[in-house]
Amino acid sequence: LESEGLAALGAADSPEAVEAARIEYLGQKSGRLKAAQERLRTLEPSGKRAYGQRFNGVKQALEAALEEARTRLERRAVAADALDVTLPGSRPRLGHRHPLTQTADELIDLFGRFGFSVARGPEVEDTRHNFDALNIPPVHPARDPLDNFYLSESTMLRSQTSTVQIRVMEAQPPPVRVIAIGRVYRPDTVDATHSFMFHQVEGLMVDRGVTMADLKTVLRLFARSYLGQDVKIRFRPSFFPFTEPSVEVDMLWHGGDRWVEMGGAGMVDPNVLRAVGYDPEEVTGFAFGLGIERLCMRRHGIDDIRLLYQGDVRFLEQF
Ligand code: FA5
Repeated sequence: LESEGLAALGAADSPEAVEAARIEYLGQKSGRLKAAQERLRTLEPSGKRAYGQRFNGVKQALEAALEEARTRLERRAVAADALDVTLPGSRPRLGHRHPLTQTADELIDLFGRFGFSVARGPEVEDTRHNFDALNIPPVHPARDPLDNFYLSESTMLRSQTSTVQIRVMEAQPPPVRVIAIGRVYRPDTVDATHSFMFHQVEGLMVDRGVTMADLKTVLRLFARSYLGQDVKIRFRPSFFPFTEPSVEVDMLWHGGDRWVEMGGAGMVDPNVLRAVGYDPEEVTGFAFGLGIERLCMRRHGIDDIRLLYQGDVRFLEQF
């Protein structure tokens, strides 16, 4: 019994085999050990002692073998689950930086080299920063509820990053040389060059003796650095309530057959300077606001702004 039991338990190779051997040898109801125990009762007292000792020895040996078989299987299961450090690794699938993020980073880098630092403002703005402080009177078509996302009478999703000009000048005395990059919102009809949410880069430089020539130089240098030495841009006279004189800046589109508006710009209106406590007799400044999507599109030859917002990895991975 002992040698057969030890052999069975020693050879058991699965939890099922161990259990079967346990039942056969150590089972409480009809195990072979149990049968041997019952035989003890039928023996003469003289033989009982020796039989009992032998019985206990066999029982302990089988129980130990059972324990060992269980431990052996458990160890093997753990080993099977364990990390095999010799296997070749699987490469994690990395995401990709969105072309607009790349553009924003490049703008920060480029304007940084021209001495502009980065300023920020909130996307949920009050109408004072979006309109009043920018010299846009209470009754002005730019405030039309159909052209803006109002959240209440006095708050809105900002429609332009020019709001940040005001926040910067309110917070610090001149000289100022900052850019602000961020989202703006307008309920425009969506087409190849218009979205209802887009990004602008705002620039503001205020100091003694800043002129329109400085503005045009900075914008030309920027356009050549970001879009290429051969890019053509043009300035058209325009109007913004917060700049005087004002211009619109166009870039010759890739393909070279049409001009697309890149942004608006001008010399900061004296009324705006006065409203933030600057003295227009002492300092002058220029400001510009450019559409980042269009810059990105011109740079990479993208023809439809909507491609930037569809989240198609096959498109995004090309940049
Ligand atoms: C402005 O927003 C002025 N704040 C710009 C400015 C700043 C003028 C500082 C003077 C001084 P405008 O509405 O033209 O201007 O918009 C500027 C640029 O944003 C446009 O030239 C265009 O490149 C981009 N843009 C305007 N609307 C959209 C739109 N719906 N989708 C994508 N880009 C747009």
